[in-house]
Amino acid sequence: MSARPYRPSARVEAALAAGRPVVALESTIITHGMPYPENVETARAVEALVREEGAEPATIAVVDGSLRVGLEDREIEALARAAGVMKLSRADLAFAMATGRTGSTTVAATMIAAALAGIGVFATGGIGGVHRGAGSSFDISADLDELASTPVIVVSAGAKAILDIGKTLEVLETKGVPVVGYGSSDWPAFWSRISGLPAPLRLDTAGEIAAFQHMRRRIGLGGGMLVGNPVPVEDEIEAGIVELWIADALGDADRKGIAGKAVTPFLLQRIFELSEGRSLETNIALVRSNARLAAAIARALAEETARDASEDGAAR
Ligand code: PSU
Ligand code: MN
Repeated sequence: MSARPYRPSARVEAALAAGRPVVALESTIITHGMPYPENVETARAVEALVREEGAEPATIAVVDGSLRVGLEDREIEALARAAGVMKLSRADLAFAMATGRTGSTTVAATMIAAALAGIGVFATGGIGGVHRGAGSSFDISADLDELASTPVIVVSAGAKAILDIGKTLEVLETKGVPVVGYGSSDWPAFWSRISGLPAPLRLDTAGEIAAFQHMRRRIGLGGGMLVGNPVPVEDEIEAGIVELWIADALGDADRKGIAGKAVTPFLLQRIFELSEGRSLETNIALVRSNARLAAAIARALAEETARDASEDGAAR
């Protein structure tokens, strides 16, 4: 039976078998995106929110080589406290599995696992993208390629403002990834509601987002979709203030020679310090808001699937 290369939790397995809505959640935000104990508190709060909204949460990670789709509460706690956890993307997800390591999944790796398990929507904070200075560093997140090839809707608050948002949108356009502003014609910038760039597409309801992805499947388009859900107004930090912290953090990263996978976690930690915790409060608020929207999209996707099944039945 267990030829599957991943292990769903009992709850996730039951939900998927019954066609009930499921929302995937990443774990790099737990291990590399937030300090303890806020990381575990947020992970728990987000799972509870998804359940309140009528969907089953599936937090994804590799634990001792096992690709887990849905973690138990004590496993989330252990991951949140652990040091030296690998940060896994497309390149090293299978490495951790083959060598029995423990690793958290980035947006890219979480999408791969979600698609394997048959989960169509995933909530995160911000995706990785084209870093500022990518012209010389070549630092472009594998998240962008994953969005192009793996059929999962990713609900975010945009690309993190530490990135070059304009170049990130250009790459997504080149790769044919739909980029949808939720209820907004402005593309958001993670901690702020407005990046100064327009959202390439706009939809105002979860049902429309599900119908859009469904139509992409019907015409044979693979790949995912990026939804940008602006952080709630009351939690937003004005872009001008964030920009000052980012400039400082980037200068520090440069002086210390931070490169590769370490860049994003370093910048988030530095901005947390420079903002005296304010960036973290906003990060938590936007993840919660994204989880709520992802649950609504999961419900709409489940309805689409049920409708398809009954139409197929009627056609026969
Ligand atoms: N969003 C957050 N905090 C994070 C991340 C996203 O609020 O830590 C993680 C995601 O897992 C994303 C990763 O996929 O950062 C991007 O890393 P990189 O730039 O190295 O590809
Ligand atoms: Mn990178």
